[in-house]
Amino acid sequence: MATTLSRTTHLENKARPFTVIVEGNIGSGKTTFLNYFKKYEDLCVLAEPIELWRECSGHNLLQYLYEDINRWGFSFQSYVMLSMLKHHLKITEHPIKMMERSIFSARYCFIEKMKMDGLLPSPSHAVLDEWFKWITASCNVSVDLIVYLRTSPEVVYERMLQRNRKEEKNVSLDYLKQLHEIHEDWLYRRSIFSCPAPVVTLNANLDQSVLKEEYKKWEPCILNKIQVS
Ligand code: D5M
Repeated sequence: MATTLSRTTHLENKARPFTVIVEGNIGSGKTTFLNYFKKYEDLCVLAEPIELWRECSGHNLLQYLYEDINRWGFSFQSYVMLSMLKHHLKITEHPIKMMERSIFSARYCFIEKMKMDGLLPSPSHAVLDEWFKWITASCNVSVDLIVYLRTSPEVVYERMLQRNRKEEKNVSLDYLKQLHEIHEDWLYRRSIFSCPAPVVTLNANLDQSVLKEEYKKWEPCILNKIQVS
């Protein structure tokens, strides 16, 4: 059964939709989370544009990235930023927009990690950073809520092996551990960068059946019925 929120109010005010970004490590269950919320009519759900990354004028940038990160890292991240920007700016009549990842996690987690690992030359990093700073200062990419699907690297490693995405066959547990730490620094310990919105943290290690209870618990915040400070 679909639940209706205040669509007319949103349209009358012509306001930016209440924007929720769903963040977490590879395999943390973002897609399952998004699928759960699709039943709400007043929600516009934007999945991560991975198909665009796999098919950029005939080029599978995701595959190139994992095959040769030094060579393709900059192209990949440029395209991620563009595709994420399009999602942030996408106009919708729905009062709530839910996005899988964001321009913020691209910059703060993935681009930052590539820089830390010496996989992104300093000039390439500088160009991406200039784009990011210009976009966040000049475009309305504001976010109202961050849902952090917090997992342990071992759990997501198993899930990643099970889903068996061909581009990810060489992704190591070590890489997932490092990506986990950078998400933790940003969203949990809050020791790097700033959070663009309040964060709700879910234990996404839990089994699917139990996890639904977690989703339900946080539903009022996610559907903008209760404010999170
Ligand atoms: O899977 C999405 C896939 O895309 C996963 O292999 C990580 C990768 N990804 C997503 N965004 C980035 C950026 N910005 N840099 C490098 N790799 C990225 P998922 O299950 O949605 O996490």
